[in-house]
Amino acid sequence: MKANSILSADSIRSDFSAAMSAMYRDEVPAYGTLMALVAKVNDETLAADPHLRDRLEATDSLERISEERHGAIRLGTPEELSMMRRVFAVMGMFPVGYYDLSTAGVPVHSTAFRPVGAESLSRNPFRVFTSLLRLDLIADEALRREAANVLAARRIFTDEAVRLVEKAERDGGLDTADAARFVAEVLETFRWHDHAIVSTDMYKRLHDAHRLIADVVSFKGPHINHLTPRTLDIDKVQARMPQEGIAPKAIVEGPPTRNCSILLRQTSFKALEEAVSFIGADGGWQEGSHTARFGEIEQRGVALTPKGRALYDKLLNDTRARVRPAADGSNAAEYEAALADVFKAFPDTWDGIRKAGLGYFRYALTKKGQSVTGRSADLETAIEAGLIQFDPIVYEDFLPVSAAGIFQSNLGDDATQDFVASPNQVMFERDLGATVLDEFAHYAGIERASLEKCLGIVNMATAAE
Ligand code: OOG
Ligand code: NI
Repeated sequence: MKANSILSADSIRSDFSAAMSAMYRDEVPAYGTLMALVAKVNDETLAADPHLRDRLEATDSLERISEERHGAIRLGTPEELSMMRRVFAVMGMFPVGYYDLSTAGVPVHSTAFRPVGAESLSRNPFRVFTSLLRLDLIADEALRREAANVLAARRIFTDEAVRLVEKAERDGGLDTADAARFVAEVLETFRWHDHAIVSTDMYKRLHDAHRLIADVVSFKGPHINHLTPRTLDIDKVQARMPQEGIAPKAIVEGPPTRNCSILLRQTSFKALEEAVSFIGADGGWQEGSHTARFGEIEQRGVALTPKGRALYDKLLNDTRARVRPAADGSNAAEYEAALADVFKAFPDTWDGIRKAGLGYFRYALTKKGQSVTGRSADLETAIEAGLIQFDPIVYEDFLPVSAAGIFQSNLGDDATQDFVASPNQVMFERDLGATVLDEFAHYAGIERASLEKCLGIVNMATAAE
């Protein structure tokens, strides 16, 4: 195959993200309503703050934000996970980070498949939070075996999808026609199925063990369970959801409202109860229902260093020790007030965050810096002299406590269950067939590379300390 006939992985990811969004809008109309609301609020937010547009252009383009979304799936077996890794690789998406959700009462561990380089992210940052069910955390051994048997028998990828992945691996990519086929075939894996592959009785038993187990084991494939657009003002979207006929979850997960956004804030609307047919005792179909699919929105801020993340985790814990948010929303205002109060301890200017070593920033020479000849003694002097500027690096990943809150609000308010915390990244990576990228090392690398470009005018020996 000629090299120039290969379509870029970024293009395939863009096409796939658009196809997935169209499919989900058809299947879950409330997602379309939410998309429209987010677009409206983003426009209003930009119109109200003339500087915001420039600031956004400096960090990540506006074009990117309106196209931006993430989704989530839950897989059943190591084979499914490793094949999914190969599928995503064709789209330029790689596993970043390890998330242990067992601590939060959800029997899964996860990674996020996403583009990694700056250019790929700006082209289309589509991500998929991908969880693997941990049957090892289920106490009932007989049920565990039964579930494993059902999972072993299903095939979540079409033959054609597998063939195209193998072809892409062999040829270093896909041409335009194959890429279009690949997108259509892989979309099948994410589709909703209204006919289960288990009986009503088995569904009940799986559901009693944990709702999430029923969601993974009962179906032909790992239906996409939500798609999340990115908003510039999550508080506004949350407040307006009810007017659009959408009931939001009780609280926004993550940090409070701030001048300088950090990490990630997320909220969702509750999962819908949908009609599903189960295998009946007589071999026919039996009517029932299943609750899994929902909608979510998110607002992204600066990526934090390990020191910043430790402070974030501590402040979140302190808040929750003061007010534990009730699932029914009855103490939401109290929780928000406590969150805002406790987070006063986290600096809220970009320079404050940077100087305290809490966040990652991208450095660049200013116009003045580009024309200067002498060397500044150190980075801070060069910044003060207006020779070097810095912009926050956007957080591209997820937060385990938030993810657990999202899982829980969609598993029913009674779903809290205790598992012994048992992170097992080694097992996860073995099942995945690859190691996951360390997110902190990755952000640090971006920061370092940007600093190196400023080396000409700064004595880095002092700057890098
Ligand atoms: C995934 C929940 C996590 C997020 O945005 O934190 C997530 C799931 O419910 O499968 O998507
Ligand atoms: Ni999500």
